[in-house]
Amino acid sequence: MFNGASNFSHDVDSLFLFTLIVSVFFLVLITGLMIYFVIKYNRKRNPKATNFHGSTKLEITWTLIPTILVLIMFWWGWKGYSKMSDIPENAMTIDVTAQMWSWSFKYANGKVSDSLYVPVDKPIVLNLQSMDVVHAFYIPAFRIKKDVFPKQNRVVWFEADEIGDYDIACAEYCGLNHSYMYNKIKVVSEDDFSNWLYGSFDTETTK
Ligand SMILES: [Cu+2]
Repeated sequence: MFNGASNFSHDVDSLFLFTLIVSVFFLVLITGLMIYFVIKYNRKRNPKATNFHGSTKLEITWTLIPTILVLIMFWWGWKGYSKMSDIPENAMTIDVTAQMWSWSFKYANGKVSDSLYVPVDKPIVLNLQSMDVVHAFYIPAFRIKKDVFPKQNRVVWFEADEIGDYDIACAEYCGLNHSYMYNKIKVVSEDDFSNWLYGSFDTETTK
């Protein structure tokens, strides 16, 4: 966790951490209370059953607090989702084709590559299309994942924050060699990117 490398990583990780903390807190609280009451009211200590009546104060509390917590999660998630759906106008477009069992990336100038090269700190929008079955385009370090369908255009965008190589995977089981759909995304400087993009029009086969 917290090794994300895109403009979405921080939002996704903080929400994940918040949800995890809330879940662990309630897991410990509820389990602890359960054990406490099982011991306190067991037959040996409490031979005659105790009768409880409702407590309005308690019921309001345990309705209100979880409601507020899930609304915070919803609001936070919605904010992140909106950001992910809001594609900047100056984004660079790359066409992505998924097929059993590989990815290919086509740039505006016609260059096709097996690895995805992108310049750092620049919004990139990917047009995702599948030639055959359902795949899912996934870059774990960027916290982005999008299903890719045949005969349907899907888009996903991101901005890479740090130069480096990151994994691309298919996150939807798409047949026998699904696990072969591992590629690299290479985040490089603006200059290196132009050199690579205009350096040669040959099909890249480096992985
Ligand atoms: Cu696949």
